[in-house]
Amino acid sequence: MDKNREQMDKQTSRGEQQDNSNKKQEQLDQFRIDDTKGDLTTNQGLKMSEDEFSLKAGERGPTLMEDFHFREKMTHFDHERIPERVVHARGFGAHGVFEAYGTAEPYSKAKFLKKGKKTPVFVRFSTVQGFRGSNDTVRDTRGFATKFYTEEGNYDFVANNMPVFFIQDAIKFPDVVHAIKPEPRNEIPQATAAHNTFWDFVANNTESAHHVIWNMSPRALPRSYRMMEGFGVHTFRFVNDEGKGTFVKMFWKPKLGAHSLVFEEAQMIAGNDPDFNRKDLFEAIEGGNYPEWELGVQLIPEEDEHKFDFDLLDPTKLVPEEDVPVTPIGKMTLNRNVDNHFAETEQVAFHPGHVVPGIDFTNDPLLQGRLFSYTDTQLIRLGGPNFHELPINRPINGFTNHQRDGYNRIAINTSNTAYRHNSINNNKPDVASPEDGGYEHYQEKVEGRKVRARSDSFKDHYTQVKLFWNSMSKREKDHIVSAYSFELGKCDMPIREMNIKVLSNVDLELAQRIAKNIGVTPPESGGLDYDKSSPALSQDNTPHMPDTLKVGVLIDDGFNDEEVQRHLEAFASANLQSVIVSEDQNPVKGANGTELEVEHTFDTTDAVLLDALYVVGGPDLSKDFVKETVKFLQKAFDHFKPIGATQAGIPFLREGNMLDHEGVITTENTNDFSTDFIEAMTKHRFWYREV
Ligand code: HDE
Repeated sequence: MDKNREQMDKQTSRGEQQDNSNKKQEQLDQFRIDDTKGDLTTNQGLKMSEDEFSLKAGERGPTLMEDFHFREKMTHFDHERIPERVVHARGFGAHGVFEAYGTAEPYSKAKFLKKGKKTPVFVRFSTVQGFRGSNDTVRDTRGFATKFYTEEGNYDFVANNMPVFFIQDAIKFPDVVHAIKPEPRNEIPQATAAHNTFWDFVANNTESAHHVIWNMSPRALPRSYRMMEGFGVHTFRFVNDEGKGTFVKMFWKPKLGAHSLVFEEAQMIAGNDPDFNRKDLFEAIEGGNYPEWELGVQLIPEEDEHKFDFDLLDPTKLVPEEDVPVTPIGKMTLNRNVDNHFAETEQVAFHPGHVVPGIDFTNDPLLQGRLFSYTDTQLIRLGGPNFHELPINRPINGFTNHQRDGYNRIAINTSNTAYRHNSINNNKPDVASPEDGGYEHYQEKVEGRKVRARSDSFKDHYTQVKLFWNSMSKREKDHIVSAYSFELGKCDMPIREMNIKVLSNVDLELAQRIAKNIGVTPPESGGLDYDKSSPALSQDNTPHMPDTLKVGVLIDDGFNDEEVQRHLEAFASANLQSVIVSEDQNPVKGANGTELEVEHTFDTTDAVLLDALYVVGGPDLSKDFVKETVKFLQKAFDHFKPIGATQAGIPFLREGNMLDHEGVITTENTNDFSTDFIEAMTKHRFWYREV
């Protein structure tokens, strides 16, 4: 039996509170190999005396078949790739810990939700459409999948950063994915929905309208995975100790709030740094800025199932937080990067059907289909039925059953019986009773005829699209209009027209503004008469804080030492990250001799990779410094970012007509530069500087 399991069983039988928070790392330690500690060997452990020259018949002769080392090395290389995920191919993972508040205890008997319980987790963030090598900052939904290594087995919360989905029935998943992926004829375009087949799907499958407006909103361009919400989409079910069920919607809420890039910036970042989001997460964790999310739940008593003006089983609908408040039930902190991207992030296998006692399903037809798809996809992707034995996928409490053999079997099962019921081994392993932690499915009463049909309660495709639109701030609405115009503008005219027709079922202003931009005759009437809004849907209403945002400090020799040092210290104490940028990579020197290491030159970074600029300049700036600073400033200004200037930096802003705008702080317009600059950073962006 696995060491962890043995220890856990002992602790449980003694009734001890277990601290499992490090159990997953201890388990992974058994598989970690430090290749730097030994001589180079073949996979059979044979030391080799030469690794650069294949075995030949003479120095200029043919390579010999006998060269087992060459053959092994090359064969392994030839087989290095596995199929990428059919969706969510590009991802990035990290380890962490989840600590429960105990607030879920009355509703769920899951042990990892008991007060104070710490459970190791592994999270994989992803984009959906693009291939594994595509860009991070494309307009897309993001995956947010979490594996909780609980003492009762793995629980996977496989979420997205949007609360609704394109379709209402899993059988349409291949259709929507085929439509959004690059077109079959030429495999163009990559990682974007801005093409005919996707919008043809949208116009002809109007259930997608709600998810699509989320995708056209800033939510589709997260500034950071650390600043992204996560949503379980489906209504799940909690089950408590008494066997009582409660409907539940689950969310991740980031401590830093939910924030996004602007579209032009995201496009520029794609060229500058395709790894923008993964690097951000990696660097934050390496630097000890551990990202945090609260897990929240909306709890809906079973009696209230039909109290909503939509169906709780419909995955294209959300429950407004203002109607059912979110109760925080625990906190997750990501605190460790992976050691090996392939072994951990690529091989991790999530599945919404990996549940523990206390968590159960509903009849959401999308969820029901997912329960099939995820194992099926791992079979091809990870090469057989033993992927649960890969270190990253192993439950910390081990597994014992009668399943045997298959490709890549690692366990050496020593028992001679692989069947129930057996008498030879006293019927072991035997099932556990629910009281003893055995999983028991919730006994929901179900009856009905076998039909291929959809309930009428799923038929309203527009009200919540309007709810979302009504809930947006002006700048979010502007973003949405531009995004639809950009995407539809790339489609053929009939497809544009069909989509304007769909949008005119939602909101007349929305449809008219887009129609005008894309050369379609704007509709004269239409739109729903529905004015409810849900303020929680606007990212503007999520927390704003300066923590970990990057300030590019554009600086050259001869700066005022005392002043610059004072401001940099103030930035650091607000947990802002100063990135010193200059013309070359030699340290810059202040007038009194202070030296600052240069992290980037104008060539190695760009204003789009920074959240704000602080221009110091210097007394004797070169032409290039001036030219690059002007370019950096223009981009930062256009992308609504805070800008600060002291000393020789101020004339740049005067010349660029940027002074006297909101979010532009100089020592001429404030008495306390760093305080005001940090306050501007807290706001993140200044959307309408003229206001
Ligand atoms: Fe997935 N989805 N999905 N999905 N999904 C996959 O599983 C699928 C859906 C989500 O980082 C695949 O292992 C179907 C909703 C995430 O490894 C596949 C349906 C939500 C990830 C699959 C959905 C998700 C996946 C591809 C409709 C949010 C990445 C590789 C019925 C609640 C997990 C894999 C990771 C991955 C199927 C809809 C989230 C093919 C059939 C809704 C975060 O099995």
